[in-house]
Amino acid sequence: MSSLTLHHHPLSVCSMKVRLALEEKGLDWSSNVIDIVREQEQLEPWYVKLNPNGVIPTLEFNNGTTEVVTNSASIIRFIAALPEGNSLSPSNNHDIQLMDTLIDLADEVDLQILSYARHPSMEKSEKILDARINKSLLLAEQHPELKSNYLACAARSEKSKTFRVDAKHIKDIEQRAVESLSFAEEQLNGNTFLLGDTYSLADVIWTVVLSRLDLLGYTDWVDGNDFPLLASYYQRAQGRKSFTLAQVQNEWWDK
Ligand SMILES: N[C@@H](CCC(=O)N[C@@H](CS)C(=O)NCC(=O)O)C(=O)O
Repeated sequence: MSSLTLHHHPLSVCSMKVRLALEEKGLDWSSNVIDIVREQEQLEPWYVKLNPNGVIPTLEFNNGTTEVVTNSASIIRFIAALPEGNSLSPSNNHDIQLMDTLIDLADEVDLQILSYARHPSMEKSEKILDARINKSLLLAEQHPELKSNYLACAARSEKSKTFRVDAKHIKDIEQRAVESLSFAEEQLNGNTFLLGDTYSLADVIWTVVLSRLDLLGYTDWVDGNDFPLLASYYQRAQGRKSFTLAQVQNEWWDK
């Protein structure tokens, strides 16, 4: 008998990708919420020992021994490969390769920086990044064995502060996102879902990417102006039971 525990947060976009994969696969899982908004629990030493980057999500899979999987794209692939539950992967090599490309393209959309850049309150999101930097630097002194992890966490938040107000950096992310969206739009020509009639792991990750772009106010991209096929696809994805079960929420984090 195996078990799955997901360390995640309701409003984290990377966590949503994994929750949606779990719901589409139809597996039972236990939830451990890590407060990345108020308490910065992702930086607690026990958690950094589990996930050396100090980020969510992390999946623990136990079937006698425990396997720890980090990074949402790796976690959803791990979930899809589990023998139990619904199939989320196609069977022929061409479609498997196409699915991998579509997952990589979705994973490369830097939703974190775009989210920090477009948060309705720059002040509130700045406060969160500062709290992460301060806690990382404090814990780096208190836990010498994790010092390099904590310094990397502080550097990541520093980088987010710089990039989110760097207009050129944001433009570059948006430009690459448009190229990926165009590729996804082409796949929908004549198809209900990205690989045809069946909702796959590629759809899991793209559903969440579209939902976050929607929250971020990229209306032309999600409402049918620029990508009409993706817009109606996004409507279909929202209508699925899994979308609600996985709490793919269009809500901003607050503090
Ligand atoms: N590439 C990683 C990114 C993980 C990540 O940045 N997670 C965010 C939430 S979506 C986080 O934990 N942020 C907290 C922090 O940066 O301290 C993934 O997809 O899992």
